[in-house]
Amino acid sequence: MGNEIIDEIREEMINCQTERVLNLVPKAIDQGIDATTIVNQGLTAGIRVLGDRFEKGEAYLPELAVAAETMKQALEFLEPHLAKSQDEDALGTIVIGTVQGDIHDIGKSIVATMLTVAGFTVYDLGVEVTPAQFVSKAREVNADIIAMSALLTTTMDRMQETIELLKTEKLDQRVKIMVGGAPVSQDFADSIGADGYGVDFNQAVKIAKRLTGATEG
Ligand code: B12
Repeated sequence: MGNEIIDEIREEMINCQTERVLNLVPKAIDQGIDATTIVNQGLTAGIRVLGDRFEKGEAYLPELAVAAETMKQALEFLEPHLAKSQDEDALGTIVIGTVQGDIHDIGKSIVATMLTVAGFTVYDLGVEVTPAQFVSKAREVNADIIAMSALLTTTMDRMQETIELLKTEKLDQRVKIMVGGAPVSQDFADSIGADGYGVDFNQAVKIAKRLTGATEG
């Protein structure tokens, strides 16, 4: 009982069955299941199991690449279902990307989708984004926040470089910095002078709202 179809989505994600996942997701929507639940308990849960297996040497890079692509396509389908129809002005403008040298984009893309759904205007610069690209896009679109994702311990330092460039360009009073990704922690975020850190997409949305003054606290 319960969300059998969610269990199926998770399992097919683990088995890297792209087509089956992409067939099941619309069915889950038809059954009235909340799109956020599908992302959280189906798609993301599956990728996490696969990620654990990868770390134990029980899954391989091509499988993870397939899962990443499946996630991307599923998110594209789900985005209109995630979006609440609201005519309010955007809560603020966010430039997001994965830092230079890093091609992991699953978590970043989920965060970007959820920020969009929450009502922010989001410019997703993709992966391997240099500090200069983050800063120049933020200037161009008059961004409130730069959100950076890093999954490699070797690429986390690019976050600090971006913060420093922002200071050099005298944009640090205007643009807030939010960071995340598996190796990133609150301590690390504090040490580089970031304004916010989020462990997952829920926190990312909360922090973005706090940083733009959309919520108190
Ligand atoms: C999937 C994956 C891949 C896929 C990536 C596909 C893609 N398109 O993204 C592929 C197969 C391509 C890949 C490649 C590599 N990978 Co890899 N990969 C992973 C894996 C298994 C899962 C990552 C993932 O997507 N998780 C699921 C998502 C949903 O979670 P998430 O990214 O953490 O995001 C959530 C939060 O962190 C947060 N968040 C994320 N970003 C942001 C941003 C902000 C602003 C906020 C607030 C929050 C936030 O919210 C997200 C959603 O809730 C991890 C293992 C792990 N434990 O993380 C290894 C891992 C990150 N990879 C690793 C390595 C070493 C590599 C390679 C170097 C391997 C190689 N030998 O070639 C290459 C990297 C090449 C490069 N230059 O980047 C290592 C890193 C080790 C380290 N300490 O640095 C890990 C930890 C695995 C391991 N233990 O060895 N990888």
